[in-house]
Amino acid sequence: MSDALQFHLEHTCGQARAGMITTRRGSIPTPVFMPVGTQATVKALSPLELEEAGASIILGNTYHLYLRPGHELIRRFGGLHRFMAWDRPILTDSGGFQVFSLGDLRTISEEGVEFRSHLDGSRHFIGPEQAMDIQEALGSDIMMAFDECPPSTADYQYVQRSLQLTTRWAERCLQAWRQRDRQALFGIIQGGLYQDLRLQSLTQLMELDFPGYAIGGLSVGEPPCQMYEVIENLAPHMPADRPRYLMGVGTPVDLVEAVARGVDMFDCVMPTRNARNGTLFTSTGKLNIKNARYADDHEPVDARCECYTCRTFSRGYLRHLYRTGEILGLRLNSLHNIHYYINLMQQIRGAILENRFDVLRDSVLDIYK
Ligand code: PRF
Ligand code: ZN
Repeated sequence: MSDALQFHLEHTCGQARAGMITTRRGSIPTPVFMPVGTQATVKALSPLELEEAGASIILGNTYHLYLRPGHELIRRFGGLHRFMAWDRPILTDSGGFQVFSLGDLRTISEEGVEFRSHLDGSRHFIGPEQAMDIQEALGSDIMMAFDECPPSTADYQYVQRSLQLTTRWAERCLQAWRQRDRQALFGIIQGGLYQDLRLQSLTQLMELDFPGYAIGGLSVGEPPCQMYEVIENLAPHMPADRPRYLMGVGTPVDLVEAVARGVDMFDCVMPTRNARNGTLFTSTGKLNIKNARYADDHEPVDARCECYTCRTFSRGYLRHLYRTGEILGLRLNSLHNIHYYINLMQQIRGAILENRFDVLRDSVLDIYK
């Protein structure tokens, strides 16, 4: 498989899978949710708080860290783990997706992507070799191949040419992958909403034999049912003995629907971003702490949640912190939402192991649909 990463499938319940990823920096029970730490910090939370919430792996971003503070600077600090004082596993995204989100600030060629910094307009180039160099300097445990993520509106011919470019870039990533005993490398399947192109992409990447496979190019504006359909048709063809990672997804419903179709790993800004605008996830659904109805509400956000926020503070107090713009409010909200997402994944894993995943899935759908 890979010297840097092992994956063991422990149990299945329908298509849903419970497994264990092992890396040099620790084990990752799956299905797993990875909090997003774009700027070498999961916004508003300390590494200690993430650990207490049960995070076993977090995500970092090549594009942002390359621009600021620079990957060579992070290398001098001993890598991203030591720089941010997080000693459990880190997965880094390759920068492909972030660069493509720049719109008219970038041009794609066979070599890679030329782009202007969203910070100061300066010119840069990232191709597969650069993406691997940067991720090597960051020292992440799981690196992602450099891919092109076309918009959901792209036509068949564009998507086909794009996935073939992504395959050629994936080959170059494999060539440039040096620290094979320390860092794993995942390939990224593209192909948009076209079923035959998804299979084409998967087949080409499987010939290259990656230690893990990601599904990219979803949750880019298409309706959720189309995303579920792509996963449902693709997952049965993916190697059963490698982790499957759905990039940038999603809502609690997306998580249970993707797990039900065989996905093992997720990342999303939703819990942290929503926390900062006052949207909290609870065992009875979404709650908007800005709402006037919570002004004199002495209850916790979620009576069934065991996080520090719910054990200690009232909805009325959190609403007050939000309205006054106090930073403690952002921290407490983030703590709760990350706790909710990680706890949801732990519940899902437990349910798969005990053959009662369908019941849990239905209850999440009932609450959030
Ligand atoms: N490619 C990469 N990162 C990503 C995506 C992708 O397609 C997505 C799509 N949802 C999120 N993050 N490299
Ligand atoms: Zn809570």
